[in-house]
Amino acid sequence: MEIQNWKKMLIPYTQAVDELKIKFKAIRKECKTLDEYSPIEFVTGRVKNISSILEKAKKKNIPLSQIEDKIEDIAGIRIMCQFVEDIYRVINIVRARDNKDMIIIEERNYIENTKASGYRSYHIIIKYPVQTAMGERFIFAEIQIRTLAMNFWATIEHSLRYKYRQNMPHELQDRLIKAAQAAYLLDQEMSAIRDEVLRAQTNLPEESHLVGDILANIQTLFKQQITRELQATQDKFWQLWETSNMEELELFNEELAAKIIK
Ligand code: 0O2
Ligand code: 0O2
Repeated sequence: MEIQNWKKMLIPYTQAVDELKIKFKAIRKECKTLDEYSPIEFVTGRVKNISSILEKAKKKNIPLSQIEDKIEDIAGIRIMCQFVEDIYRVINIVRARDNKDMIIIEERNYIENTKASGYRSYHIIIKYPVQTAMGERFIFAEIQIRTLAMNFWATIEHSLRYKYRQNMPHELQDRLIKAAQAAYLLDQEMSAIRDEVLRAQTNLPEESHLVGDILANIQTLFKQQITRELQATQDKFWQLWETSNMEELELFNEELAAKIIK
């Protein structure tokens, strides 16, 4: 990489992040439409900023010329799930696309192999084809798949790690490890009541659909009834009009006026 061209270098990474976000958001939408339940809760994505790229290169002794070959998370998307079980469903969705619109290079299971910091997540490193003005290019991208609890912990730990760099106080480190254990227990508890939660979440839209349907039907019936009544009123009017009986017509008009709600 020529450092003066870093903005240009990042263009395909931005494109990859945008495309991947659209693709995984589409899966969420499709699942919601078909199933009313999606293993994907929400998707975020980012291109690593240049200062983090340079810092990572320095930390890992990567020469500038090899940054694109050695740093695998310049493009990164994050998929958040409600339950640990959902993570494995998302992993299968990604695996099913291997050698189609992406190539899986490596999977890192930090859920089974929790990092010393307490970090848990499932990482899939892919090669993603980007269509550039100069033709197709394969670039690395990292897909992180985690639960909401894992994400909560990682987001907070990340900001503290960033603030303290290498000098995080031991007490804080211990507390973060305890918090990671609490997040782990939360995931376990949520998995234990997963069926109950899923029923509640899928019944909710059903119930609101039902109420919507009932109200729409009442409205239709109401309109139909009015139409039927109007037809009967019109028939009666023509009948009275043919007889030219003014008294009856007046009576009829009084009846009509009485029906009008003022
Ligand atoms: P929706 O369905 O309206 O929520 P973007 O470029 O805006 O599409 P970007 O830049 O990645 O996406 O934005 P960001 O802020 O990273 O968040 C991406 C999506 O994740 C946004 O939804 C957020 O609403 C959603 N999100 C972020 N944090 C949370 C969270 O804690 N809980 C939930 N449920 N959603 C969250 P969209 O894309 O605007 O769509
Ligand atoms: P950012 O700011 O998240 O983009 P490493 O050598 O561990 O730094 P490596 O070998 O490239 O990195 O791969 P790894 O460990 O599979 O993935 C690195 C990314 O995972 C990190 O990106 C984080 O997003 C996340 N991650 C890994 N370990 C931790 C951790 O202990 N705490 C938190 N909060 N996140 C972690 P970066 O490069 O840190 O950048």
